[in-house]
Amino acid sequence: MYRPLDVDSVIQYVRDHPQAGAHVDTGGELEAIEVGDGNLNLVFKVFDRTSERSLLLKQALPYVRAAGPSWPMPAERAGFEARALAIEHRAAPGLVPEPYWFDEALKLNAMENLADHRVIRFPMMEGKRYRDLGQTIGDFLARTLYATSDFALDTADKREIMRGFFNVELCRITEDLVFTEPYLPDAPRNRWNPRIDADVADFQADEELKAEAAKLKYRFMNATQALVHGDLHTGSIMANDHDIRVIDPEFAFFGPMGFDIGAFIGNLWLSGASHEAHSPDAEARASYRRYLIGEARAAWATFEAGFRDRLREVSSPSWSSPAFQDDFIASVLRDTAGYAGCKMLRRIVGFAHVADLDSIEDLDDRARAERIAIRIGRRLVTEHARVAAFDDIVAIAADAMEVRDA
Ligand code: SR1
Ligand code: MG
Repeated sequence: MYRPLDVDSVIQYVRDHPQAGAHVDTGGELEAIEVGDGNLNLVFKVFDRTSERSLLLKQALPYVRAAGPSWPMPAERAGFEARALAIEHRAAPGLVPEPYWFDEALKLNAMENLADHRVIRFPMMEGKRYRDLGQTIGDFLARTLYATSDFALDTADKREIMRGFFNVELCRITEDLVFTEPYLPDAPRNRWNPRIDADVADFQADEELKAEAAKLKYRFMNATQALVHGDLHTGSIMANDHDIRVIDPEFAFFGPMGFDIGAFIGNLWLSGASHEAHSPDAEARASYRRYLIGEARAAWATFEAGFRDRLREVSSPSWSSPAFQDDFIASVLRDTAGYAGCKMLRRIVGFAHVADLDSIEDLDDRARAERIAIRIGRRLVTEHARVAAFDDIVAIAADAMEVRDA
């Protein structure tokens, strides 16, 4: 029967589960810590002190952790994560944690503990550079998005997989928090830095912006192109100096491919904007922003090359037309721009913010960084349908971040 675990009961849980024996000595000296820093779940690391081996157990709570029991959220979301992680692991082995088992009753996923990896958002606030970040994420995207698309799958197979991804409640969160509430002046869950009141009022009155955001929302709800991760921000990526993994696919559903790519790119630009305060030295700031632009370019280039490569072996002759393929990639690029913009704006005005910006203590400093992010986000949303090359996306970000010769 479902019950939320704690650092004591999780140890007993591990001792009682023979599957855990492949990863720790279930009769040995075990120690557990809870490390969940996201908005939704409990996350336990269980260490075997004798062998130094470990595993990670992620348990869904029946409510939004960041809000408490007043915002109920079905714990069934753990099943979406289990199914998505299994598919991602098959399509992109080594780029996600290895899944061990799913406990349906406890809504718990057991998986590889990435022991010396860190969520990259926080080191990036200190200017950390990860080698091959963009290339790795581009590779992950090409592999997972292609493998679950109509280009790789027979129609019956794709529809069978889709049956497991009616992720209603988590899609509703995205529809509300990303596409709807940030554009409403009186949405009760919205919050923002009072120093940007005028900027927020201005964008909430922008009819063109709201119309483009609505188009992107409609596409999010209706374009069942592939199994998307659904929440691919820099808090969903863990890395050490030589290994990068994508975590947390609980928001997975069949949606537009550009939603994932845009989430990653938008979060790179949020990081770049936040360095307005995190890197007071102008040279260091420009240099870090150039690094981010390089990784964004690498992500798109790797995704496009990997996807085009795979398109050589499409499941139906309908998809072999070079003109069709060019048109499809161009549409993913436009979506990437639009979703990057939406994902930026929601982190400044909506319910769930990002540490990159919220960690800037001085509200005036934070406002300067937020205005840069708003400028990028607004242009990406309003201009996304006119984006014809990835350099158009870079130009919008580089202009607002005042990076010359990007
Ligand atoms: C109520 S959940 C808020 C946000 O956290 C997740 O990371 C998603 O981005 C979601 O929108
Ligand atoms: Mg998450």
